[in-house]
Amino acid sequence: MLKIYGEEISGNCLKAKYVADLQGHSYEWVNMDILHGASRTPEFLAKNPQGQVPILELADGRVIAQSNAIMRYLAYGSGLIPDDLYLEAKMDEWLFWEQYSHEPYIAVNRFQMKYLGKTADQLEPWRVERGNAALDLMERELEGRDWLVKGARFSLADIALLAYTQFAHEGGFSLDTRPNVAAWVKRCHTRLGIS
Ligand SMILES: N[C@@H](CCC(=O)N[C@@H](CS)C(=O)NCC(=O)O)C(=O)O
Repeated sequence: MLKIYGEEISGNCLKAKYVADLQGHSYEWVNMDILHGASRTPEFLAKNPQGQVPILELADGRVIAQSNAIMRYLAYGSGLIPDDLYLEAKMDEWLFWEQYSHEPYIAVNRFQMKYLGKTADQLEPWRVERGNAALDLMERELEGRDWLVKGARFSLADIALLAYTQFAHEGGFSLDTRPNVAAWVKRCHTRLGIS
């Protein structure tokens, strides 16, 4: 059976859970107390030398790290990955963008406020600025369309970006002035059957 090692406070781990659930995979969820070093033990480092969750462990013991790689594995051959090569590459654009230009600002600020107890004025201003720029870009891109990949249906791009955008308020960001993003978050929740 598949095993997902993760922690539900982590949007990166939720990506793996959302896709596994949507695809109807049977899997065991192995809960990892990452706030207390569970991903840094010698046993876990033997599975993933990167020392981070999520990881997906296949039935034969092989391991895949990195949330977006895990999503791609779990969604292989499904409608969550566009079957048109150009659209698939556009989906990948969003996955890479999420890891470099969204998650390091939205997720990190959320972590600092929600789990380290910082207040909004203790956040690094450049990180706040870049997080706002990421949300503004999404707001513009979602104008007049339902899903992030233009010309495609709901895809892994939406799940990857939902992961932390849905918690942006916990990092001091607001969706009140970003109606396209707020409506898209609701659409994603409906599509995933979560609230
Ligand atoms: N790029 C990685 C990031 C993984 C990551 O940052 N994991 C965090 C939780 S969101 C973690 O394991 N933190 C615990 C640690 O670093 O010790 C991915 O997308 O999977």
